[in-house]
Amino acid sequence: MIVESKFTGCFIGLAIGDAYGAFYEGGILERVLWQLIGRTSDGRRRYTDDTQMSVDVAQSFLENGGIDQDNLAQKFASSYKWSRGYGPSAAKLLKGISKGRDWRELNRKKFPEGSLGNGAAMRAPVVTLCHPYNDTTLANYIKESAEITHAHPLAIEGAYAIAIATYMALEDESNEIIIKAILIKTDSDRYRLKLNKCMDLLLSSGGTDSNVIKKHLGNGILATESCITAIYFALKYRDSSLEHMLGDIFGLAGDADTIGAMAGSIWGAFNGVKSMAQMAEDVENVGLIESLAKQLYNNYLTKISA
Ligand code: AR6
Ligand code: MG
Repeated sequence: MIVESKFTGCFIGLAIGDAYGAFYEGGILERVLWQLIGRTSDGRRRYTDDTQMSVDVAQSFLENGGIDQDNLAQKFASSYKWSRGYGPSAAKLLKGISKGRDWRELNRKKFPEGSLGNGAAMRAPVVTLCHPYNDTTLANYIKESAEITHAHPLAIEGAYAIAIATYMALEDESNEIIIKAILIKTDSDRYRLKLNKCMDLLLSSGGTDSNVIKKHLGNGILATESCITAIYFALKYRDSSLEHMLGDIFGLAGDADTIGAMAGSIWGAFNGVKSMAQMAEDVENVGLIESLAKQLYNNYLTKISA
């Protein structure tokens, strides 16, 4: 049985990676803007779309007892605020839903195959907390929650890779077993090559140059440029501190908050909430996040005892 601390650690780890990473994301303009708006009136670090959409997933799941795509689309749209730093096509799509349009008309409007951004993968850890089993229900939940905003097959595949890593971290599996489990479910060569490289990097002793990580795994906003990077960091630093891991992720620049969020949640699924208590205190609404994680845990307990 998975312990509650791993659920709370996973969700709060996501919020910490996001809220601390937001100060490092993007170019100079984004960083200056976040210096101005990145704190709440009581001085806590604000989180961005990564955490907000994960909160939306948890609330919609708890209210509906499953992934109800129309409800989730409405929830995403009603939570939208420009100041949370949503990706440009995601922002446009959510504003369209708020104006009464159906997400099915909008999710392939800008890109014929759908968005390949990492915006679905960033909420995949919380989808996993809704159903922490590596089976077809989890795969379906990932697809259903992803395609509202990210219909591109590789965006969904990246989200599924993050979900499997999260599930296996909750189960304390070894790095080798985790990478192999993701490889079995991977259809595309793009992820396959990166997963093999990730395994090589994990097996090599000592630190890894950030240029090597950027070159081979990526540090960008596309799912293909960030999901395996986040998995690499979570597996590499699973026995180190969260602070140490995030420091090295933020050193890569690029999409620091989303890579931090995905790695932070997998790290939290391994290690639980205890060792992140101090960092958590500095994040806005951490009480809400903890409460949602506990409700998802109660849902899990009810399911396993049924
Ligand atoms: N082909 C080419 N470029 C693409 C494609 C595609 N199929 N799909 C997306 N892009 P978006 P997100 C590029 O807006 O994934 C936030 O900071 C395109 O330039 O769907 O929800 C989040 O926290 C598009 O504008 O956003 C994440 O860190 C961009 O990818 C990050 O942004 C983002 O796709 C992505 O969030
Ligand atoms: Mg981001």
